[in-house]
Amino acid sequence: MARLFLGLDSSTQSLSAVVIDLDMRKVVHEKSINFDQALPQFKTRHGVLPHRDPLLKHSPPLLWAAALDLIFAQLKKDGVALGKILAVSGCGQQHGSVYLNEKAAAALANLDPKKSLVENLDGIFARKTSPIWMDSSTAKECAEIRKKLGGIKYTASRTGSDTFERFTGPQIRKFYKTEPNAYAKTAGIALVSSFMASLLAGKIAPIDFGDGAGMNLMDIRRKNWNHDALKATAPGLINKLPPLAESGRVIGPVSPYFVNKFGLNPAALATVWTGDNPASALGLGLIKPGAAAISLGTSDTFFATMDKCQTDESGEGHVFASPTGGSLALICFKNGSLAREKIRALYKISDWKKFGELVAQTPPGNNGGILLPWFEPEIVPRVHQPSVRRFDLEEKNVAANCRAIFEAQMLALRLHSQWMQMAPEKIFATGGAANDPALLQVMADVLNCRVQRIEISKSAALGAALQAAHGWLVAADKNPQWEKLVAGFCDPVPGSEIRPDKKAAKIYDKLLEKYAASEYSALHGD
Ligand code: XUL
Repeated sequence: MARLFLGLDSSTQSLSAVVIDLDMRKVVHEKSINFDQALPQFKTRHGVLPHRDPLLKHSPPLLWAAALDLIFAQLKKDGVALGKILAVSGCGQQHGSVYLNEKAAAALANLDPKKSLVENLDGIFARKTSPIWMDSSTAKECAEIRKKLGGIKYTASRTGSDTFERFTGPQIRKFYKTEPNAYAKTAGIALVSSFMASLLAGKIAPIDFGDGAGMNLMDIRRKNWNHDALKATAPGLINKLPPLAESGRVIGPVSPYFVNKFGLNPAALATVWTGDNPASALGLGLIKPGAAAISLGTSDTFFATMDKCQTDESGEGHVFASPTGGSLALICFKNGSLAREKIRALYKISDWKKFGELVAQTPPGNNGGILLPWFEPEIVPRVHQPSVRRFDLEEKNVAANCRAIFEAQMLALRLHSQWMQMAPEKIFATGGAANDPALLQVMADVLNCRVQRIEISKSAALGAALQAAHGWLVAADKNPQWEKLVAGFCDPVPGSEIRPDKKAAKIYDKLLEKYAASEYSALHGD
């Protein structure tokens, strides 16, 4: 009998499902539900409730529950053999929090298949809406918690990150300060990931170490709740948080709700979910410590698995726990393809092929030209006022500016990841711009590392499906090895490997110093 596993990804705008066949080593089904289109009654835009305060970004948790019903109905309609699924896992957009009252546990334990999940969950919330990762309304609470924890360095070394507006702890503190009665009535706080896992398991699910690390509440090394951080956040918080657990650990059989309604096997297992970034790292095949991936998306994200847990004293980067054990470092640069697109528009370059050709026409190191690419406010380094600066680079030189933008992005990535103290053997590149060999050559040369392209359409949901398989194998005492488990699922594109050019790499070693000095002078005055 086929061994099928289901991975779900509850992201900001959609819920996605990936079903894998472990023996055939392939994805057998994929599906996505777009929240705005499929569930217009929740009145979200891009999955978020419109609000006049641009800093406030909330979503209704019932939307995510409704999407869960809908995706199972859709999988059933598509003819997926739901009865053959052995375990379900998932991941959620990180940091978002769901506030449950004292009725939640009983409602979860008694989900009635004759009703929808939305009807079943009526009256279980202590707060109607959930602040999500796009919210930036908690600057004050971040400062308060950071101060109580002894500053940036100490906050980052204890919880894995400095306090960030979107992180759950500052969000909880704001809720406690602004709605103390509702906070007092909150019996349990879940993350998006643990809320969704709770629905599947029919009981309050643990928060996993990967997503728990995005709260400013978990001790990143000991992997337990950090009492100083809890105290700095809100009173009585320990009684409202579920236990922490490894990602993918079996919680129990799936709730009979899903068996009776959609035909899941009563023996199918519900497992602990994780955050979308840890799941995505898994789906991209970052298994062993020292593996790294760069996702060239709207923003550029650098993921790296670390054996030893290093934290960023400057407070720019994050450390989450990796679902495969060890730590996962993550740095997000806001000016990713956003900035590349700005350059393309500025110089009226017809398409990305032409952009790549222009980069290839210019020499590595760009004759010392540097461009600081902060078209939008940047998070790494922290730049509040957008500013684009050129050093020894003529604004009129189109080709040099095309090279300069990507060189700057890769130099910034190298500079701001030094705290990780790791030298990856190979980097997987993914996302739109990874299709361009000229850009990948710059990446390989600046980082002095082999680069391979990887194309996985739903890496987070795939990672979640692999996590479900791992959890099921652990529960069956099969002692699974991650490397064997992922083999065949996350292979890079054959023939896409690019090796660094030794001469170019030397040029970039020198240019890095100039880049760092340019950044310093732009940020702190000449
Ligand atoms: C990570 C973060 C985002 C969300 C997106 O810190 O805030 O990547 O996880 O879903």
